[in-house]
Amino acid sequence: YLKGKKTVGVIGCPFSGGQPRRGVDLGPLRIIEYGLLEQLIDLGWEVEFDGHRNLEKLRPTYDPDIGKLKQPRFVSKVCREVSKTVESHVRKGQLALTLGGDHSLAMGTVSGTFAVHPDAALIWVDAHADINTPETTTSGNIHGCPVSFLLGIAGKVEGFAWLKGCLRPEQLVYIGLRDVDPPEKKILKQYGIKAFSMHEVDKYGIGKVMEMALDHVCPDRNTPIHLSFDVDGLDPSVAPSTGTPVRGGLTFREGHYICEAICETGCLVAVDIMEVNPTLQDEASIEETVTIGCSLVRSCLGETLL
Ligand code: NNH
Ligand code: MN
Ligand code: MN
Ligand code: MN
Repeated sequence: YLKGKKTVGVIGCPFSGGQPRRGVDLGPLRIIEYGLLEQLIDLGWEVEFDGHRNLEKLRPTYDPDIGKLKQPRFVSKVCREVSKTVESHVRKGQLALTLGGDHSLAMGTVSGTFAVHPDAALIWVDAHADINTPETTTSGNIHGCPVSFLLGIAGKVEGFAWLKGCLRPEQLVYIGLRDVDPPEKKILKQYGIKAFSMHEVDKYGIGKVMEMALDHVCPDRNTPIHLSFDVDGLDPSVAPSTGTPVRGGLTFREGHYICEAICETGCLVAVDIMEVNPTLQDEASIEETVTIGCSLVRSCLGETLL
């Protein structure tokens, strides 16, 4: 699906409006400062850097809650812009790499990819399912809801009319889940959504899990893949600087293996690296988290061990 010389379009999204903790908006800047773009050039990629988007300009002056949802208009406007940007890169045959920012941004990134490839697969790596609806969310934080909007099961919410359900349940697979709210479990069952929680990762090993996950969403290894990677899917011992760490997560190698296995299919068209918060924990933890954000991207883009 990537046309011509392999080019990656990099979209920096300094955004924290989908959850309450400041600092996650500084993630993209830190990842770029760490040298990601140079690393990708060294891997043989042409890099088109969109810069750090000025998303603050989209903040409405008045944005009261809608039901339980917090900052709904801000999140919607930002995701709408991100969607167009991702779509334009994917349409040009570039691999779209979005650096978050909080995971509500995935409403933008995934809808952008699916505008070009409606039959694409979505692989969601996360400790959380992010499939709460405006009805089921208890936090009101929209980063816990993007998948319900993408599936079109969120109901009508003012400002979100642009976001048509673009994802069918069978196009989605989860890896790494371990903190799923009871109503989310119900939704996963109701729609028959394939999910490999940490229990399955322990039981089968990550190699078998990736084979099963790809067999589900990309059976002929010929379906475009969007990978949305929330770094809290990793264990907090390897990615501590994130807003909602949950113990018992993916190891360093399991996280990279996921990226390598997806890269190997040759089907990857878009990647999100989300929820790196370089203001949480001590400087060593921040460096570790930023470093792993970069190395996950490199694994997605073809860095091999040998
Ligand atoms: N399920 C919770 C909620 O909806 C937590 C979501 N938090 C995340 N998701 N970090 O990735 O608020
Ligand atoms: Mn561009
Ligand atoms: Mn998430
Ligand atoms: Mn998460």
